[in-house]
Formats: sequence, structure tokens, C-alpha cells
Amino acid sequence: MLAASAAGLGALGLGGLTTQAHAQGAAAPAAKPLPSLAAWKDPKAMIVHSSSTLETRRAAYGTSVITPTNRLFVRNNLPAPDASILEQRDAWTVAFDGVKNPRSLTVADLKTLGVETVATVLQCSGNGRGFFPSKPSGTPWQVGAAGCVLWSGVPLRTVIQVLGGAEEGVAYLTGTGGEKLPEGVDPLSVLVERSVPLKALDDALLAWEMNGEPLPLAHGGPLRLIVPGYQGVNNVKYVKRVALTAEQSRAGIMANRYRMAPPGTKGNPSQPSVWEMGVKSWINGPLPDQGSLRAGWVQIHGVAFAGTRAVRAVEVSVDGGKNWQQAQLVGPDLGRFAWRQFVLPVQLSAGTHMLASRAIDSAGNVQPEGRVDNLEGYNNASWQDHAITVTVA
Ligand SMILES: Nc1nc2c(c(=O)[nH]1)N[C@H]1C(S)=C(S)[C@@H](COP(=O)(O)O)O[C@H]1N2
Ligand SMILES: [Mo]
Repeated sequence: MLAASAAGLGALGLGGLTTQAHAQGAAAPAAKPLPSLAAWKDPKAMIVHSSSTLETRRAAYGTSVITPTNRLFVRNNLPAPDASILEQRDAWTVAFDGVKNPRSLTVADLKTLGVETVATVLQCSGNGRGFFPSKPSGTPWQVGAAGCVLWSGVPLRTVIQVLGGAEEGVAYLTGTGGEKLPEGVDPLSVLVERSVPLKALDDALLAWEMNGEPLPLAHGGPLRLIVPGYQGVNNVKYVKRVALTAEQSRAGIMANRYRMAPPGTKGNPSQPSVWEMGVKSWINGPLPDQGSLRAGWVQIHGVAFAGTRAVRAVEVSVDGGKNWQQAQLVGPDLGRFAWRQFVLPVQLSAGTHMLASRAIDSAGNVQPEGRVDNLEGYNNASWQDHAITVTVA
């Protein structure tokens, strides 16, 4: 089949077109078995780091916009709640605080208030940690702690309005995870509770569906707080309390961890928290481990996003960053919180080529060449780190 079509293209003067199959997720099967929480994931698409950390293989992103749920990464700081919480999804209760009329609402109540769908990039702030030469502790993610997901639920601002609006003096939106806390430890040291600046309320969603299905337990079902454009940790799963607060949470995950702490220091509340994501892109194909590349045309493709801002352009280099060419952004455009697919057709000659991409956002911010060194390896957007070297026969 392939040979026949290649011959046909040759007759059209397109000889040299690569016949390499862009295998989607056809890399070696995961070495460790999938954990029970995510036993339904596509094993060929995932790298299993641990029972609570699964990464999407770079080759498994494919070339469409939405990341299928069975290929999306998983990251849990605590053991997930028991699966029985999904038996009666509509009965799940969330406490609302910091509003004029504080009260609890069930998912069934929330479903009467509104419905909206938003596409966002969900990315762990540690995505790209594996490229830090300092080898920070934590999962050494490369590019696969990210995905583009469609979330459906009720806009949080609508719920807040129904509850009489914000109390005076609040400055943060604080979400609390519904995990059972281990006994014998300080609850604040393990509690998943995150605060984001109040302006995030404009876009935040309480989601009960993702990619057209009820939220699986691994991704926060029955209900998850989605903060579009903000790093993964702020998107609290199994959300059981939403509060508008004057101060940030005192939980360790907010106060000391997920801070841009200089190497050799300790994280503390005076350092920047991992909130809005920066401008970032990477190439998903061709990849070095996808079989032999033949000289001729290839479609360099990848993804680009910029937190709360739209992507204005993506440039691609085939010579390690010396020269850049503008790539084409391909649709559909699912809004400023989603990632954009980019494509650049190039003719590669025999030899070794370093392929890199760098994105520019709507405010003119350019994806940086280097990373900002920090204790825990957060916020790596370096185009240099994400470059790949392919050999063409
Ligand atoms: N309740 C709760 N929410 C959570 C977490 C968690 O451990 N518990 N992990 C956070 C982190 S660090 C990330 S990167 C994302 C991962 O989302 P996913 O597992 O759906 O991919 O969820 C965030 N929300
Ligand atoms: Mo994360």
C-alpha cells in the first residue's frame, strides 16, 4: 500500500516523500503495568513512572487537537478517593465559602445553574523537569505531562453570583481536594488545597465531564475545578470546597511547594507560585525513535500554547536554532486556553538535523531559549531543551 502510493507520488514529481509511518503510540509497551486507577489507559501510549504518575509518550500525541482521555497523563499527590464516590455522581457535595450566602451544593444543584464547555491545556508545572541537568527531585517528565482537554460544567462565576457574590476583601479563589487524608501526619502537609488570584474566577469552571464523558476518577470525578491557563496543580480534582479567601491556603502544596524557589533554598510563600502558564511549544513529529527517515519532504508538527493568552505564531528551526521559519497554525482553533497544532513542511537532506520550535503569544512574548533554574524543576519552557535530533538516511 505505502510503496504503491509512494510510487504514485513519485510519478507526480514528489519522489523522496518519506514512507515512514507516523506510528501513533506504537513505541514499546510500558515497562511497568498500568495502575488500577488508570488500568483503562492505552498502555502503548503511556510511560508509567509510578502508580500515581503516568506520562503520555511524545509519539502518542498524534496530530489532532484534543488529547484522548485514554492517553492523557495522570498525576496524584495523594491516593485517589475510593471509586465508590462515582456511584452517585450527582450527590457529590461542594461547600462554598467567602460568598454572601455560603452553603453547600450538590452536583445535581450545580447542573441546574448553567453549562459551558472550554478547551484547556492541562499541564503539570513539572512537565519538562526531566531536561533539568540539576536532576530536581520529582517525576522526570519530558513533554508528556500535558494534554488538551474539553471540559464541560458550570462557570464558577455563575455559582458565585447565585450565592450572592463575593464577600468583601477576598483576593483568592481557593479549591480543596476531596481525598481522605492519611492519619498521623499534619493535615496541612498533605492536603491538596490551592489558591489562585481572584481574577481567575472569570474563566474558572466546575467540570463534571471531559472529552464528552463523565469525569473518570483518575481525572477528578465527580467534580473538578478547572482554572483555564493555570498550571495543572491549580485544577483541583474531587473538589469538595470552593472558597473566596483573603489569604492563600496555608497547605504545604500552596505555601512551600510549587514555588519558584532558587536551587539550594527552601520554598516559601514569598516566591512566585506556579500559576499562569508561560508560552511554550514542542515538536511531536518526526521523532528520532519513529523508524528511519528518508531524505525528502517531512511535515514537522507539534503543539503550542500560552496559558491565558492565544498563540500568535510558531517558528521552526531545522538547524538547532540558527535559522527560523514560520510554521502554519492548523485548526480547529478551540480558543486561547487550548493548544494550537502547527505544521511546517520541509525537505530534509541526508544527515543529522536538530529540530526546534518556539512560540510567540498574543502579547509578543517569545518562548525562551533556556529554562529558569529552580529547586523543583518547574515551568520549563526552554525551546532548546525540547529540541530533537533526527537522522535522515
Ligand atoms: N485533588 C487533587 N487535585 C489535583 C492533584 C491531586 O493530587 N489531588 N494533582 C494536581 C496536579 S500536581 C496535576 S499536574 C493535575 C494532574 O491532573 P490529571 O491527573 O487529571 O492529569 O491535577 C492536580 N489536581
Ligand atoms: Mo503537577
